Amino acid sequence: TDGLDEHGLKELIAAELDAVRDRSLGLTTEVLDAAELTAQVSPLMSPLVWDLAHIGNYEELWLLRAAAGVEPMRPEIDSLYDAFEHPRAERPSLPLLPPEEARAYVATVRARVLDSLPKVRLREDDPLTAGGFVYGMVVQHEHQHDETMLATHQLRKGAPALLEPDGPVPPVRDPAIPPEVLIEAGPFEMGTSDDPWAYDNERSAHIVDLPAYYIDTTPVTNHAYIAFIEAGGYDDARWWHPQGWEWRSAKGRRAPGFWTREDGQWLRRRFGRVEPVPPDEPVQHVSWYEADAYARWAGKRLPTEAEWEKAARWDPDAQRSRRFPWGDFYEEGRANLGQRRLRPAPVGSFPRGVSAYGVHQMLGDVWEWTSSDFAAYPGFRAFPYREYSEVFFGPEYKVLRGGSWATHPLAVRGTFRNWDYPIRRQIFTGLRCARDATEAR
Ligand code: AVJ
Ligand code: FE
Repeated sequence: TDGLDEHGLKELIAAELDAVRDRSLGLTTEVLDAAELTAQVSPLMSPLVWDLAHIGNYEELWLLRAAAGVEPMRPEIDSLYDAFEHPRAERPSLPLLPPEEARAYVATVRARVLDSLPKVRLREDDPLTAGGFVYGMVVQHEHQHDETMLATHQLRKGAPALLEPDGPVPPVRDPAIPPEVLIEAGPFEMGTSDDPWAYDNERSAHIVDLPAYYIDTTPVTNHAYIAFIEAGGYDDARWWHPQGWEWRSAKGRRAPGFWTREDGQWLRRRFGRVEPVPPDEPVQHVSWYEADAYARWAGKRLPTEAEWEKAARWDPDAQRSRRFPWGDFYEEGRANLGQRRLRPAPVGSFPRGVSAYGVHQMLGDVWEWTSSDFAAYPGFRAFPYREYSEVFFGPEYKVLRGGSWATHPLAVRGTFRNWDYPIRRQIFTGLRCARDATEAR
């Protein structure tokens, strides 16, 4: 959005609204029939038709009612699509709009938004419209649900409904990556005060002073994770957080989500197809407890959120933080983002995406668990609503960073913070390790 005038900004907003809707329809009404769209594949997820109408309802609330001052279209459905009134497990039993109606509703909302857009003034003195914030929030929201819907697709049983699109970036492996780098002690700038589409929880920019530490240059691979499994890592309580050990025991967990073992080989189910686990890809579908146990077994630990962000964003020569690991602007070919390929890329595939410290794949591929609880930055102010972030602050959620292959580039950046329960692994999560620099090795 940098350097755009109001007209240019509105053109960008309209184009991004269009692009994200193509994806949402490509994940729902274009690939599945009504029965599949209304079914619940797991109590962890909504029926896909809920996500679709919720996307439209959120857009109606923020872009029609709040930004354009338009009267509610269907106030009677608001409560059905309020994520706080109805937890996911309840959603299939609600009188939801059937697929065709949901599709018509979201299309009508969208047509009215595009109609009102030329008339809305993007006032710089109103934080809701400054820099097009509320439009950016709605575009990001739809992208976030597209990633969630992809997790639902991954959990689906039955014939595959998604074909793998061709990746535009043929993986180039860099053979000479050192396993970890030293991040020297010192302050860096965490968070942002001037990114126009950043969420409240990413604000404000503040200085954090860290002791020296080492961080892995790549996410942990399937190959490395298999070594943990084969060394008996799942059967040794020493590596596990007490609650993690309980989770592993109660649920019988012995491998990442969607993995099976046949004839001495690890296989994984990916969008309805079974394939050998690729050794060089980052491991995904691990819970925080598994990530934490792996790191301890490896003699390391998970990075804190601040350690992750310094390694991803801080440029020690320029003494400033970048928006993305490689610089301030998104560029194709520097990260595996945006559902271009429906899988993580082998480690080392994006040498042009390294951070100033030479750390690879901080953005894209897999969300990375950190050791940090989701908490407010100093001076936090909830905006524009408490239920985006504030109500989730606290020790029950762990922070994830960096986005996955399923995250759109507009919905992630070096400051972006995601969070989830430590038992969750249906999302596209992996890890990288860190360790104190004072430790002898
Ligand atoms: C930021 C991914 C945790 O999916 O629960 C979607 C994003 N907020 N609708 C979620 C969100 C409202 C949120 N996460
Ligand atoms: Fe939502």
